Amino acid sequence: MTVREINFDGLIGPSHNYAGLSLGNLASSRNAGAISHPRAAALQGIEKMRGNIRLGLAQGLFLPQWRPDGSWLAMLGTDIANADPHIRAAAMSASSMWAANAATVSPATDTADGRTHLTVANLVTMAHRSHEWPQTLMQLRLAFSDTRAFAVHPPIPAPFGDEGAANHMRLSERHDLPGVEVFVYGQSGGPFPARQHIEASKAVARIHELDPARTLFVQQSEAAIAAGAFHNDVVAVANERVLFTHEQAFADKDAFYAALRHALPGVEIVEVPASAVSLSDAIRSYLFNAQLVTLPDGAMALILPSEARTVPAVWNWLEQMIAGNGPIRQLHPVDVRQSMANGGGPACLRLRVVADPKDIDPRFLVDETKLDEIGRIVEAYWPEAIAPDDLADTRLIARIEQSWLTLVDHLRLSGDLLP
Ligand code: SUG
Repeated sequence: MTVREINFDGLIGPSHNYAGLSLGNLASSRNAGAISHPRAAALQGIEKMRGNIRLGLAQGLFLPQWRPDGSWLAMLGTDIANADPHIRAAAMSASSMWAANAATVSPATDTADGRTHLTVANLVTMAHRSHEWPQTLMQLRLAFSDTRAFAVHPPIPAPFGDEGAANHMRLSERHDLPGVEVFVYGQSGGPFPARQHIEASKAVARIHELDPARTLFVQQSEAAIAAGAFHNDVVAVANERVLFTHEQAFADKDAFYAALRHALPGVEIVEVPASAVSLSDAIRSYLFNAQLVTLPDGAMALILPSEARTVPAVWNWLEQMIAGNGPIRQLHPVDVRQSMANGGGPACLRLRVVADPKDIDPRFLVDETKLDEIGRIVEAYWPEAIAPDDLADTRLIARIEQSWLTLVDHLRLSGDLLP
């Protein structure tokens, strides 16, 4: 059995647009009304996956969702032609691309029954994301259908907001060894909503049958949420024994670091001080929304947004870090600008699952050849550009539907995923 970390990226869907739907997500608000480029967006995401495969990492894929979400509109007593503009935009949202919000994952080594547990996130805080979970759950139940290896759970009930792995960090000496699971929740975010509620985090930990001695609940700082860190993964990321974090990410960092050192004595905390990189620069550059990964030779690398290069304080700090003797040895900037403009960096686009790839439905795993094929479908079908006013255009909607049907058919998933 070869247990390893697999990154499942959300393929950016044909309805990708900038409707400004996420209060507290500064990029989403700043770009409200801008023209999006779904084809370029999806190709950027594919290139990121390809780059990671070339680094020797295992790669999986989640499909975009069927849009417009007519079932959700029907529950609201309307349809795409008659919906109010903000409801229409929510029904057209491509936000399921940010797979870090798909689910929370606890690998088999951490759970009492020795299976990998996944709980689909309810995403109830934002209307446009609150209707993602049924189609996400459908995909999780297909990809992880082997019940000897996996347990896939329905969402935590509303009103307890759960945003999945974006507020969950797992630290361990090695991916395949028992880990410490850290659930980060918000209590207050100044003018912005705290999207991850402690009640949901605690429920997920119970449902996943985690060992309470190796499970921490940590409050995100109000300052971080108020500065635009609407998820913890905008200010901190962990991989194996390393926590890479901004100094102001947590409400009580001393208590958190002490508890973490107690639970995992070998932990290495790489803290970026506010004096070197302000919270605002961290959020502007999305420095922490990087994939922190272990390469096949054991070295760690950061797959980070190319924006990190454009903020001098951030890039200077990173260059100094690499010149030193720390655990993070390589930097790999990637261009995911279309996603970034809606507040989603490299880490938002992926869900990490530590498992044996053999236990996973191969339709959800990708290599370069499969990415080439998907890329060709994207080139041929995905709309080139969408302005928010286009969202009611019946020709655009027909094209989005055709894009999805072609992809799902190609991946031999139409029998299982047709709406
Ligand atoms: O939920 N943006 C997403 C970005 C999610 C990023 N995920 C992580 N940090 N893990 C969100 O705020 C914007 C959609 C719009 O405005 O059209 C949006 O949903």
